[in-house]
Amino acid sequence: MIAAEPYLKTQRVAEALGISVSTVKRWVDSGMIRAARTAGKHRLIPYSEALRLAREHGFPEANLELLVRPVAPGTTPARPEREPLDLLERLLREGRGPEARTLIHSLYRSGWNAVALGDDLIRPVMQRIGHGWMAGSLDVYQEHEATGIVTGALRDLADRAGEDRPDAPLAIGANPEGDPYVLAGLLAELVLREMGWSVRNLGCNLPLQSLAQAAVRYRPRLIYMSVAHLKDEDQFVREYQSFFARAAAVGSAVILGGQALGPEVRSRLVYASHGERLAHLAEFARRLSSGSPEGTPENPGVA
Ligand code: B12
Repeated sequence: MIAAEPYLKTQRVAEALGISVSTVKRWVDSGMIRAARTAGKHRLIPYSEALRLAREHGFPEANLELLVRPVAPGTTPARPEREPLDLLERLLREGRGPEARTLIHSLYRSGWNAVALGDDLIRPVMQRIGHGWMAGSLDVYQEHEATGIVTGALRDLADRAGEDRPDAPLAIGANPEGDPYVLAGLLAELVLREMGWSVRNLGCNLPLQSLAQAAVRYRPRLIYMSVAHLKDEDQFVREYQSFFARAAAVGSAVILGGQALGPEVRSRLVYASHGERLAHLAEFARRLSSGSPEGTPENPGVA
């Protein structure tokens, strides 16, 4: 059941867009902004209407985070719960790309870092999209469209994360052959770029033999692998072992993650670290760049 769209008071919209309440009221009265009226004739503005306004007018002072929940003066905002998730799910289900992008970008601008975007917004919202597909309330094309919209928004953020500094530690990453998933890899790239790493995101569906070639050529400090779908587990384990031997030989620390890497298949692999969340990747990268011993291949198990 999709949550009903939140309606906002003119005060809240004015604050979030950085404009005066009287301007908001005037725009409602002129019909420029769609709104409802309470019994007491107060103007109430649909959330997505505020988003549309922000996108179409690009308000420099906008802080759309304020639309999500009231912030009592002087208090540091706790991480908001459902509202951004409900809204992003709605926008993705309806294929409303520009608004979804504005929402993701404005949450990022207002303090949701890459770990929060990945672990607390995009993962749960895409789970809902997956449930919708499984339950038949969503068609495959909508799942593809949703992924495309989120991929575009994240690619933008990763590209804006600035040039790779020549002295920055290097990370490379990919999803293995037969695995078409891109979002977790893109989020991992954004997490590491935010932390000052230079990153070569080699994308999805990459044969591990080729990832090993890249490791030998670039000698990265860190290799991240996301595995969301395993076509043939035994073949993967075989190819992984020869990949890992070559990665270890050039001193790269390998961190694994992804929905398809359950404890059984992991018990057949050697790696420096494994994580269920991007928060684990961030912690591992922090230790590695601070040079703490856990980063070395022969010292596995920093979960
Ligand atoms: C989008 C999607 C697709 C898209 C992928 C598009 C693309 N280019 O990315 C497409 C359409 C290709 C697809 C295909 C399939 N899909 Co699909 N897909 C999904 C969906 C909706 C979202 C996955 C996603 O990207 N999530 C966003 C990312 C960010 O979240 P995440 O993967 O969970 O990653 C988090 C953590 O795992 C972790 N993490 C991930 N990687 C790493 C790496 C490191 C180093 C670390 C530390 C952490 C980490 O951090 C992330 C953030 O918290 C999921 C639903 C779901 N529940 O996730 C179904 C889902 C995964 N798919 C499913 C299935 C069954 C399939 C198909 C087999 C369907 C079919 N019959 O063809 C195929 C298989 C692939 C293929 N061969 O084509 C099932 C899997 C069930 C199962 N357990 O096996 C799911 C769960 C849907 C469902 N509810 O049933 N899918």
